[in-house]
Amino acid sequence: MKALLLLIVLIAVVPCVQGQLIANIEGRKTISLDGQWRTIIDPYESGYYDYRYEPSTNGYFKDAKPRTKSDLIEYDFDTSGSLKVPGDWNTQEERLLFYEGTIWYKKAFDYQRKENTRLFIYFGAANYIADVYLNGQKLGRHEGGFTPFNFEITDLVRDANNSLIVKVDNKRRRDAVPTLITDWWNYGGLTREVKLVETPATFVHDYFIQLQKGSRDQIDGWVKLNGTKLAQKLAIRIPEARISKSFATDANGFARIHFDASLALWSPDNPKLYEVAIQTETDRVLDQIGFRSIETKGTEILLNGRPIFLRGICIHEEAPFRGGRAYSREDAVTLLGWAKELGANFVRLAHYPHNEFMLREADRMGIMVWSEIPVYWTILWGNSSTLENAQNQLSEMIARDKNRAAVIIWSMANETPVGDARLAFLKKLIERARSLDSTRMISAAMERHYVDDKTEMIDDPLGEYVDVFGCNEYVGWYDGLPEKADGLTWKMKYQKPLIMTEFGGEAPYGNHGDAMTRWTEEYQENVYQHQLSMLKRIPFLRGTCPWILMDFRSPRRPLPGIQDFHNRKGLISDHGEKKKAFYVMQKYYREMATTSSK
Ligand code: GCB
Repeated sequence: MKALLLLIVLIAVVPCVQGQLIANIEGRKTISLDGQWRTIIDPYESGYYDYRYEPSTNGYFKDAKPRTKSDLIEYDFDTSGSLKVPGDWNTQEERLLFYEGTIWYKKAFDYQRKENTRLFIYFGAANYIADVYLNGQKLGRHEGGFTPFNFEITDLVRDANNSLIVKVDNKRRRDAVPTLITDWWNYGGLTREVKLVETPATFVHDYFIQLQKGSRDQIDGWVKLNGTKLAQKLAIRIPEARISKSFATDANGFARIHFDASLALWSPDNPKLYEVAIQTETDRVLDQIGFRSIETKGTEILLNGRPIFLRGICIHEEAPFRGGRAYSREDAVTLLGWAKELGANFVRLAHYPHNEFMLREADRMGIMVWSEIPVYWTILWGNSSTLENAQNQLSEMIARDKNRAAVIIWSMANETPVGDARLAFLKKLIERARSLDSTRMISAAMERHYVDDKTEMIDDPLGEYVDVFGCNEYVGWYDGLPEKADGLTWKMKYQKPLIMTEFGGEAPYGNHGDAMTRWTEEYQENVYQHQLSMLKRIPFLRGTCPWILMDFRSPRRPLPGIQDFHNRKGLISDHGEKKKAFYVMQKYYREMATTSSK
């Protein structure tokens, strides 16, 4: 019976639903394919469909060249334009600013094949659908704009002149995740790094090495191999802590790991990362891993057993200074550096999984992270393929970041309307998240409603299933004037911690006036002042995450001279200028840091 139970537990945690993502690309030998890629803009998808709208067998992925002077071929990658990878296409050429559709990318590369080495092509992200071809053959399709994916190309790669072609399509769809409307720019393209990844013939495909839920001295997890020699000896080493533990993988290449470890715990005050080596007979992977516990107790959030207040800030994946999608370590360092300067110990990475640099830097800088998938506003709750898609994006987010100590919350959704179909959908996502990772807290940014004109009530039925309640409110901006906050009382149906996951108002940097004039820095500052005095009165509040660190581009924000297609709720402008509200928040966080636990 015991054995059967163990088997059931193992089946539940085996990463079979996580696809084929190779864990920890940073720890592997890689060859970058970043740089200029040849591109063909294809709004009618002529390179994909024939004139009967059937998938063509002779599309652009063939990368054909005329062989005789009479041959008719109507495209040529090698004399077409080019775009930089990584990078969204919208901000690289003016004519592409509003473009939504297909662009074909081509990269030619040489590769020296090596004995006993497998080769994969890895994409950090492609928004939104990517069809990938190598030397005329289709490797596969990936849907979802913010998570990584890879394909094995060991048997297809040639020594010279490989033709790697990717069709990227960012057309919005009602049944997609996200759906047709979002308050952010639908940046298309190969927005993150592309790499060739080399592995041994049998390699460490994935692993989960974290403290067991509720423990501060027991490591619990698993390692999964991929290849032909699946049963192997395995060692987990943490040299700095003089830990070296031996295990063995089974016939499926799977090993459960569990051991005692007395380690310095990761926290914002001491973001300690250990070098962890995962050593098998055929492979060795190094990762930098932090260890901490995170849990809730009543309305408290406990980090390493101690109550903590999350001094947060929301961030979009928007590049500081140059605009467009952020994609580099420097972008991450700038954005998270500003968050630190604000006094934050927590960031909400809205509204989709951000690039991996953000998570790696958060780990190093000691900033806790809320990570979410783009289940945003109103999607097709009753549609099974929409659910599968959301589950897949969730699984890929967890697959990539499950070993980052910084991540303390997986969030399922943002501002979704209460209803049965939505509840069923989100419960499935929560089940999936918990089956893949039982150690993090689960949340969602939800809404509230008035029970009378002075009382805000938080009672979304989804609250039953989450660990922490996230709530967005715009008192003083969409909801009355700033003073309205003074007379409000907040009530919550659940005995759980609350994070105010959004509040704020818009002001372009440098636009001045009095505190009642919309769009001025003074009005924005006024919103924050009244918000803070209201927030301080909420007894079960355990975190605040104003909207948002930096102004970002949005098609919903056309007001000329003020917005110019930007959401101006940033505490900092897109050129890095700090607005008055930044200092209101900074002062509050400095006080919080000295009066409450860090
Ligand atoms: C929200 C959304 C966020 C928007 C923000 C706004 O509630 O969650 O995506 O950008 O409000 O500025 O209206």
